[in-house]
Amino acid sequence: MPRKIILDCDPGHDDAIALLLAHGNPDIELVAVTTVVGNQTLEKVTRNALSVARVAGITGVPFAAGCSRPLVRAAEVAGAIHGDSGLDGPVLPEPTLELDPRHAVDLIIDTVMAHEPGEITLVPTGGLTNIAMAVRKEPRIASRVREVVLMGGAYAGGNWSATSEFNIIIDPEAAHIVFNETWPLTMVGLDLTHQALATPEVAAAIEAVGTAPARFVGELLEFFGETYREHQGFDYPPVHDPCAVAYVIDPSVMTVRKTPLDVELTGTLTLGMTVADFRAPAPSDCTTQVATALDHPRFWALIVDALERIGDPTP
Ligand SMILES: [Ca+2]
Repeated sequence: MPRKIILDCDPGHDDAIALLLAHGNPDIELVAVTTVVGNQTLEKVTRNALSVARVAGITGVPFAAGCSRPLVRAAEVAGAIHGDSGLDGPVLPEPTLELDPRHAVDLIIDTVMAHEPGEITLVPTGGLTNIAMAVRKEPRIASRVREVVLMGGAYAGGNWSATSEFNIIIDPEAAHIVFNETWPLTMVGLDLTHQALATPEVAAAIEAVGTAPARFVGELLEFFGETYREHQGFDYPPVHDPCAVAYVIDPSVMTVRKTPLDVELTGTLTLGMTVADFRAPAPSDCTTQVATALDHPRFWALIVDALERIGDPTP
């Protein structure tokens, strides 16, 4: 049985690749896609999600737009990394899918409540505003969700401040809600995703697929690689978001460690830090774990496999 996921995202170069992986992998059933302000404005990331849906040939999956600003703070976008559109690099096709009329928060709630307990996995790859709002509006989703596997956070150093990762620091209050819920939560943070580098070998393997979606990914990686070189000092770009999807497909693609996790809300230097307590073995009632080590070849093999399966969808 494929695992049913809701992808809550802010495309975003790596979100786009996460969407392609979720669509192309046979062990995942994408049941809904929701968008949230983050890498760019809500309007831009929503349009990007629909453009990627067209590139990937995704039909019959509801896409809904969510929160246009964080719970407490002003919106902060990442134009330096993702460009003015949020998905600079390739030509973005005009969307053909229509947005679901519901707010993303309601689509998340409706989808979780319409499925059996334990059926739906939430995969957030943006700020956690929609997920926090959903569980506050309908607390019963906390016990019905199978697990939350999110891209965000870092236990050993951030990318948007010295200690904090972008998805968490843009809405730390929302992250605090999500990390402190009763659902099992896996944090696929920078500690893991900085190992998911799109090396020249990876780029060559993607190019060799030879389809329009593979060329689209190649162009995304080219732009993302340039901004990561310029602004973050990376030789090759770390492709964060598909790591969370890969964990749902095959947890053995990475090493995880059970550990208490919480989100700093009051630190003067450490706002939005995801604090992991590694001092002792985690208590038996610990619901959180962090990803620590990636099997790089197997991760990228999943991406290439998904692109091969997607092939060349009819535009
Ligand atoms: Ca993202």
